[in-house]
Amino acid sequence: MTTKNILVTGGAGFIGSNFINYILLLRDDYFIINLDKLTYAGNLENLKPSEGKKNYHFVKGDICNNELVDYLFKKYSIKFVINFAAESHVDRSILGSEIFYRTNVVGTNVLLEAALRYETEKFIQISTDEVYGSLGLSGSFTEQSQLSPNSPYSSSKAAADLAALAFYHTYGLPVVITRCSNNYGQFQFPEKLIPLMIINSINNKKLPVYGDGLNVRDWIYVVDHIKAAELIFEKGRPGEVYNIGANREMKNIEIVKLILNKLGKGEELIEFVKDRAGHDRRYAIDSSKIQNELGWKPVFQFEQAINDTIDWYQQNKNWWERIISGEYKKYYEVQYKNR
Ligand code: NAD
Ligand code: TDX
Repeated sequence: MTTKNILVTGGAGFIGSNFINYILLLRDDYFIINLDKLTYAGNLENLKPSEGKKNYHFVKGDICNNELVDYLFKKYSIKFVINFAAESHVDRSILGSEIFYRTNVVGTNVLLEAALRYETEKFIQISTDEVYGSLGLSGSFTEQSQLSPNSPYSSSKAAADLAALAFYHTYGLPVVITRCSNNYGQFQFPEKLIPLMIINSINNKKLPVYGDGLNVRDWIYVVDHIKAAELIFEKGRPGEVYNIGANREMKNIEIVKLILNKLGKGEELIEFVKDRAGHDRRYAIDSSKIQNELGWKPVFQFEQAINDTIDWYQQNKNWWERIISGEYKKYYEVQYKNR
């Protein structure tokens, strides 16, 4: 059995930790080095199931740190990279964009340069459907859709995609890009729509719905996303982009009402607040390429998976109570006061 030494970045965040825990349950032919800066969004508690495994190693550090990244490639003979690390929240990018361009663009470039020096065999850049911008009432994003990012967050992700593709075209670095729609599931940081609304409902706090609540997002359970990422890591063709989505468009207000209903709370908790600046109206993803080419399809039903997610937040108050009592409190005040 040949072992693949994989540098996974951002593995202490929501999707990265789900990915590592899932992958290490199934595979002992992967050795994962998890490089994570442990920003406000990184949480080693998410990785308890993987702690102590002989094919898992955690390193606290920044993907922008050239020397550290070089050292890790050399020390662990890294031949594979999966880059989840990012500043990931649109609202925070509106409050201040600098760290978004630093981590998402400069950090990705540091990884690409190291991957080139050490002849990496595959580099997966985890991107997002937000790079395509916003849709009208109909249609969906394909891999051919124009890049038209609207927020500092999405523009930084689009820049990283273009850098990664440039390394493929210029140097032949075997880069593959994934563009997934909105994820939900366990360990998602409370700033994002679904956990925020679940936690506020449990705490009988107001649910701040931006604008008219009719913006549409296309939801996918995180486990469907990480299985797609695994498949793309194994079989995706270098130089290609793969959209990932589960065909589950929902208006924000529908999600909020569903959460209230499931938790037995009343709609008087809903508060329509000032809209997000530059708020993208609608996302919808066409994932026929990964389905036809690699044989992936989403397997989780939204109704079941959202119920499981709400249950998880109800049963894991310790996890989120610690988070919302810290730095998050200050963020919440700045973001939501006077809205
Ligand atoms: P997250 O914010 O929960 O986690 C990000 C992780 O990256 C954290 O552990 C953080 O500590 C780490 N990190 C941040 N800056 C770093 C740096 N400079 N060096 C090393 N580590 C750093 O994000 P997430 O929701 O898990 O998203 C993961 C990836 O998936 C991101 O690239 C995001 O753009 C992409 N994505 C997310 C979604 C979604 O719905 N959440 C959808 C599509 C794509
Ligand atoms: O308090 C809120 N009220 C509200 O109405 C929050 C936090 C959000 N919203 C709305 C804004 C969006 O229309 O809910 C929708 C979803 O918002 P977010 O959870 O912030 O997600 P989004 O902006 O769509 O971006 C997410 O999906 C794509 C992730 O955060 C990104 O990392 C990913 O790339």
